[in-house]
Amino acid sequence: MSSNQPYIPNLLERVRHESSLDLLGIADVHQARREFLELTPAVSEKFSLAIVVGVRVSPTVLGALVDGPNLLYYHHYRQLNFQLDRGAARMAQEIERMGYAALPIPASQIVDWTTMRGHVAHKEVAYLAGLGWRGRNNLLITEQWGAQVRLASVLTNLPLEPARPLSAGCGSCRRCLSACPAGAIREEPGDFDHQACYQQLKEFSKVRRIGQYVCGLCVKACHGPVGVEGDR
Ligand code: B12
Ligand code: SF4
Ligand code: SF4
Repeated sequence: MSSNQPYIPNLLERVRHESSLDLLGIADVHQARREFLELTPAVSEKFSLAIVVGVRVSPTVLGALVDGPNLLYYHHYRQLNFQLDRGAARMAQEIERMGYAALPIPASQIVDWTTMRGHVAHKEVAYLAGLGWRGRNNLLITEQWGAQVRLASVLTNLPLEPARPLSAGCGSCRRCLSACPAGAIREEPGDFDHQACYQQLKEFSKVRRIGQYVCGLCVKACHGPVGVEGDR
């Protein structure tokens, strides 16, 4: 197996490119794996690393949002989830062909509806992989595209070098605060009002003929290049 190691990053990079994904990062998930849902310890403990992939949300589609989600945004959101899921599945397949274990985690699947959690929180994995920071809007913010990225992860035991979290932040930017119709976004990322956001998304899903909990206004407001503790 060791003779394969120099080729591993090339392989991942090739799959990223062929799947038309914009971001790829490696995270150490030793600590985070305690929080994984629906995976028994025997399964979780196989994985000390996660590969996180990301795709940019179209600024043109976001530009067509006015005061909440529309059907075009909903369609785009679904297409990006398919793209991420296909890319993650493809990456897992290639890793398994090399004799290692790999578990693709869905881009957007809720496992526990009471706590509203997926198997793995992609934002946290992306943060651990150094792809961005936790923004005031509670999203993963990248330097290139702000919050305008969607994410998926692949848990693996492939021997790779994980990255470290960035020491960057929103700086003096406050753009998303006034964009949120629910007033859920506060000065401190830790004060984000999950309930207010959820109630707003529930309302949108009924009145906008969408039937899904999407919104997009705090994503539209947060475009890059952003933050890094300076004025914008
Ligand atoms: C359930 C869910 C929701 C629920 C809310 C659940 C929640 N607790 O936030 C609802 C339906 C309300 C929702 C709304 C939205 N969602 Co959502 N959602 C998910 C889903 C499926 C699971 C999230 C989860 O498991 N959370 C678990 C809890 C514990 O984590 P948390 O609350 O996010 O964060 C806590 C800890 O992780 C900790 N933390 C520790 N380290 C870090 C590091 C970072 C960077 C962050 C942010 C937090 C964090 O802080 C929090 C403590 O309370 C994920 C997909 C996935 N599997 O990750 C997408 C996901 C988080 N959603 C996403 C998006 C974009 C949205 C919406 C904009 C809807 C839309 N598409 O239009 C809004 C934004 C709301 C907001 N501003 O936060 C993206 C985020 C992309 C990004 N750039 O960050 C994800 C990753 C989907 C994807 N495939 O890209 N979502
Ligand atoms: S998804 Fe909508 S309601 Fe929720 S925080 Fe973002 S702008 Fe506010
Ligand atoms: S819009 Fe500005 S304040 Fe809000 S999350 Fe993005 S960088 Fe941070």
